[in-house]
Amino acid sequence: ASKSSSIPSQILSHSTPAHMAISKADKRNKFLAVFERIREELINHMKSENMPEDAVTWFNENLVYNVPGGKLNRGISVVDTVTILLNRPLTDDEYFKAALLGWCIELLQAFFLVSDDMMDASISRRGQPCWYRVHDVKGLGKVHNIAINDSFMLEGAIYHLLKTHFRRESYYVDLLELFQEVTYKTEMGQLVDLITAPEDNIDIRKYNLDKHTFIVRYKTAFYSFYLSVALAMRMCGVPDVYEINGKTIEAYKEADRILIPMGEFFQVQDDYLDYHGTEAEIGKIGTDIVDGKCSWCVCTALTYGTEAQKQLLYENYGKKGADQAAQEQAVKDMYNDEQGLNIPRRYEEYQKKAVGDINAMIDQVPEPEAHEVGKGNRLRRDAFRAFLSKITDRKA
Ligand code: GPP
Ligand code: MG
Ligand code: MG
Ligand code: MG
Repeated sequence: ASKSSSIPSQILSHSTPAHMAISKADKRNKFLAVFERIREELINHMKSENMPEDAVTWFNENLVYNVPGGKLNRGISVVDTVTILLNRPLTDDEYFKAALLGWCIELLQAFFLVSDDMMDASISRRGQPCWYRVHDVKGLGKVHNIAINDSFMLEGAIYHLLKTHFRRESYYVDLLELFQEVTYKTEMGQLVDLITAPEDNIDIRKYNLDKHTFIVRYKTAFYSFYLSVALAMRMCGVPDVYEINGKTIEAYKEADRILIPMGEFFQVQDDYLDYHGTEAEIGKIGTDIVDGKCSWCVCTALTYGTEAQKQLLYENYGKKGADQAAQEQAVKDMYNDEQGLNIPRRYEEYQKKAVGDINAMIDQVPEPEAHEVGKGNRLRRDAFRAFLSKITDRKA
């Protein structure tokens, strides 16, 4: 059923005949089943270290509360990319290894989100209170700083799992390097995100779309897009450099070239939904306007707004205090004004252009010849297309 150039039916479930289709829900459930194994493994390891029972229970809750509740796009994309590169269904062992790498990204994401929510003073995440606000422990009060250590432990689990399952693989060091470098870059991005909007001294006059692009590349794009594909490429043995028809391909640079703009697009969606999405839709309450974040929306407003519109932003954006709800609403009303700034229309236009541009970049990736595809160690356009299709038109 599948030509070498088409995405395997395991991945594009919506376009395959019913008898072959793996529904999105099945795919998610299969991936979630691996999380159960990983959770048990981590808990058993803690027990083997003779940790007290309350500590084991605490860590288990940390894992269950913070790791599996998201869309799982990043994690499932490792499995999908490996399947596309190998161009055939995975063996059980291959599936487990790819899914484990996927869960390591979800652990990284959980580490970032638990701490990001403290730094952003957020209220809710994935339809539940942020972890640092969960006060099921007597006497700790509403905001508990143990969440800082909890986030570290989510990160620590990544390296424990990698060691347990990949230590003997030739690409073990490549995996370690990828996680460490991508984490460091994300932290650099978070630094710029935070000092651009310091809690006590918001100055939106210095915001612009270039500054926004810089921040989101670092704080989001590396770990949300590049990491999934690069891990899958390492697992499949894609070398740093190879040739197609005499042309030298630097495979990881090529992946970076496409996935970083894809990550920018994704964070613009996140910024837009922060103000435009409801809590029911996005599972969190947006804080960007009150926090005074250098969001795509405010950068767009500052770029295209009139003097009066900018003045309204200076007076109402990034303000905490008695009037904050009214000030936030004034900014939202101005964003929504169909006769004025009309951020929803500008966002539609941005999305169309971004998807077109990214597809054009994907079309430039040199495809391996048919006989090379089966080896699995060559980059393929479908890997990028499958990832892009996951985020196009997203509402959450
Ligand atoms: C998303 O920013 C960026 C991250 C979650 C990376 C955090 C990095 C750390 C090193 C902690 P965001 O604040 O816009 O995300 P959200 O809207 O989901 O809170
Ligand atoms: Mg943040
Ligand atoms: Mg945040
Ligand atoms: Mg956000």
